[in-house]
Amino acid sequence: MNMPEVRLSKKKLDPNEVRNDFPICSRLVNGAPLVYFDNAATSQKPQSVIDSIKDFYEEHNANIHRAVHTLSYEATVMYEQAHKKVADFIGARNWREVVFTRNATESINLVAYAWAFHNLSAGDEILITIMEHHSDIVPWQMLRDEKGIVLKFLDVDDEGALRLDELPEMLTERTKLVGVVHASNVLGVVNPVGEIVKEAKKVGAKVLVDAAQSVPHFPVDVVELGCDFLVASGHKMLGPTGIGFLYAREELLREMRPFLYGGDMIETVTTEGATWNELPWKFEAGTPNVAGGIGLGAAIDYLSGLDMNQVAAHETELLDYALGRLSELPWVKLYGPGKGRRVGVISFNVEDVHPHDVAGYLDERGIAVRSGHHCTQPLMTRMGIENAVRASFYIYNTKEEVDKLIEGLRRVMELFSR
Ligand code: 7TS
Repeated sequence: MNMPEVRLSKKKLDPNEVRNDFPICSRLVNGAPLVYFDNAATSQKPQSVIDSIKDFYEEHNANIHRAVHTLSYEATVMYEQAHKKVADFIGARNWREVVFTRNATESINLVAYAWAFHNLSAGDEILITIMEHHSDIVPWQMLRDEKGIVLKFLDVDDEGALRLDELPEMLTERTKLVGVVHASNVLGVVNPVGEIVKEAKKVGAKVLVDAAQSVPHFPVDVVELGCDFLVASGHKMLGPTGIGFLYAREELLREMRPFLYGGDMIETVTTEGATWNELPWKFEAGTPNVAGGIGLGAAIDYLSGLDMNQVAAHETELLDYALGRLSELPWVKLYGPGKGRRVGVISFNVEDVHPHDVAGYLDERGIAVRSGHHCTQPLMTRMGIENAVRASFYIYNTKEEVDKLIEGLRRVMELFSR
């Protein structure tokens, strides 16, 4: 297993120390200490994020960009500050390149409706990969059906690594957009986005990176990647639900039409028409999720305090440990490439036991894993399966918890193979 390349600057992450910051880590589930291995679905929240939301409502609650009173000013500054934190975190040149949305899904829809819908025409091509989350498939299928665009899928090999050898022939003069998931929420594989961007640029295509499973887990820099669009969700990176973001290069945001129309996204309105507000507000119509944005800012403060290189190093250590221990169980089938960079996501099946039964039994022991298709049905079909169990790790997970998973799986095998 190759480790992600990491630069270790700060103190090694101690998950037991981190756990003290997460109230939910002391919960019992079905009488057992919670083992939360469903981080790819959503992460838990540290006290500082919970407090930031409470503090906002207790001390600063007001609408933004509207009033001259003190609370409105404070709320406006805090909400803008949160955009700046996201921008710094992903290496954007300018915080105005960061638009807050509800989640990664909405961010991709924003690109589909506000950019692609007006810039692509019948016969133009969009290339995505077979390992995309449904959120990076279905909006493009809508566009294909509405506008006659051709939607192509880059395949994976039998282990689940992208067929990069096929990329040059899949890209044509008509390819206008390439959509690629940075880290798979099923296989954990980290795709070589930089390389894909280079190939895409040769034909003049824009590149959208789905970073929902990467930004929370290792350092991501949009300028280094060279991408045009990048999306992520706050709730997968310690932030609250209902807040996510879109990064897009400034000139693209300037050229793009608005996505949603109404209050706050305008500069002036007459009975004849309207002009648009400055970036990023042109894309944030109506009263936004102010508390959520501030909570996301607090989540970024927390992650930055740990250092993202240390976050990645901890997860790699845990992943390698878990893969080693799972390989002791010959009746567990693991999915995903055995080599190359991966984040802490492991999908597997237990021989002759339905994934929902595995997950249900583990839950009885307080272990939360996800079972199902993980919103990646085309990938599951390509792998010849319908469902899998998935364990996904984060900063508060420990090797002792992995041991509990292994013990739980041994019991599953005993119980269900009778
Ligand atoms: N892209 C990836 C790679 C994801 O993992 C997810 C969510 C999304 C996009 C969509 O994020 P949303 O916040 O807009 O829903 N993934 C998962 C998952 O694996 N289980 O639940 C949600």
